[in-house]
Amino acid sequence: MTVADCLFCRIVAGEIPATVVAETERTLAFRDIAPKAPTHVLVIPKEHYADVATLAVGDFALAGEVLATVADVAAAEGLDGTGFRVIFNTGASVGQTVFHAHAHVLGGVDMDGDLT
Ligand code: D5M
Repeated sequence: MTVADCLFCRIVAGEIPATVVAETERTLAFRDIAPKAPTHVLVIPKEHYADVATLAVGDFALAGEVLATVADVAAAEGLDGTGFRVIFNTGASVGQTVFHAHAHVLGGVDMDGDLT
């Protein structure tokens, strides 16, 4: 399903440009427009789910494919040895601003434990 006014659905459709770093049949990875770390990539399912919880219930296999793309991106960015952080903001109260499920893949800087 595509949602017409969803920013990330529009990136999937090619209506809004993005710096794509990886793509599979059902997932897409592109650089965050406002990076919070030297590597900051977003990994999304191409199909619209509002957040990761909805995705996991709606298509568990696709949630796994998103995680596999996260791992591939981390390796391609050279982070598999140094470590990386994966964040799925879920809900406006914790800072989710785009309501299409996405994993933030962050790395390349010492994050040393805060935020758990
Ligand atoms: O994260 C939403 C993220 O989406 C936030 O880090 C900015 C990013 N963003 C917003 N617009 C774009 C475009 N056009 N390209 C790439 N990245 C974008 P959240 O977890 O919802 O706060």
